Amino acid sequence: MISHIKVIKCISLTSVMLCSLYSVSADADMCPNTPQTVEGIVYCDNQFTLWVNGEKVAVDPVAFTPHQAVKVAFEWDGSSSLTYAIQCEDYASASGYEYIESDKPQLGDGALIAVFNDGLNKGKGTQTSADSWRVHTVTFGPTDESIAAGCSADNLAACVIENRGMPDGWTQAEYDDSHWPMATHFTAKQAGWGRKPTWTATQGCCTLTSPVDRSTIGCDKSINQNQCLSPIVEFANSEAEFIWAQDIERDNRVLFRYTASCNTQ
Ligand SMILES: [Ca+2]
Repeated sequence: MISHIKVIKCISLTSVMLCSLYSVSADADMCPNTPQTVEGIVYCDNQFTLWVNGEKVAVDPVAFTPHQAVKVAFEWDGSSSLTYAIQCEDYASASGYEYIESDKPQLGDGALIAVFNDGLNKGKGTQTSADSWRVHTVTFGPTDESIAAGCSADNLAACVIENRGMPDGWTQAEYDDSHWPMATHFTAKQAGWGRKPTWTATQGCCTLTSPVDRSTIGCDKSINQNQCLSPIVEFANSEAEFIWAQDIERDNRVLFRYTASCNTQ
């Protein structure tokens, strides 16, 4: 149920008092003001690291395939703003291509989709990745210039990657990301769900493959079930959007930031 609270604000201009009356939604993002555990699900094609307010919360244990989602959790005091900072990296060799020792090298595409149940998304229970998140590309390539000079799947030696560097302090809440562009939204069809993971208690996470030659590596027993979830199952009916920097193929190591705040009025 949505209810509204009438708010009166007044400003004094010499002897004249100006007042305005407006409404705020009572189901806006109110702080719970009590410590709690925030849980989330993060899927990055291919590998992510998550920080919240500068603290490292999770590292994706699968660097390439299968394309798995990871359940994450962190403690929140229930009143501070939450700055989510995620590095997501699509696998790429020094040329920008994957499968470079196969007969078909290709440019992989990246994607990030995430939810966190912080309750700070317009009164909804979950925070969802969206094109309102900020994005910064660290590595990009192959560059236009190297493609013009002959870089292709058949001529990887001509390919050049641009590295713009990691901004100092970018995971911290106080980092000013206002100059970062907004993320670009992609459809599930554009981004893709990739190779489906499977997990069993005996084998762990399956099936890992090589980004160099597509060969099967096997399973990883050290990976637990919550780190090897099926993203298409976890994000079924979710409002979370696939996001990335503008170029889903050539933007490669990409940083994302979003700050969720309580309504303190
Ligand atoms: Ca992964």
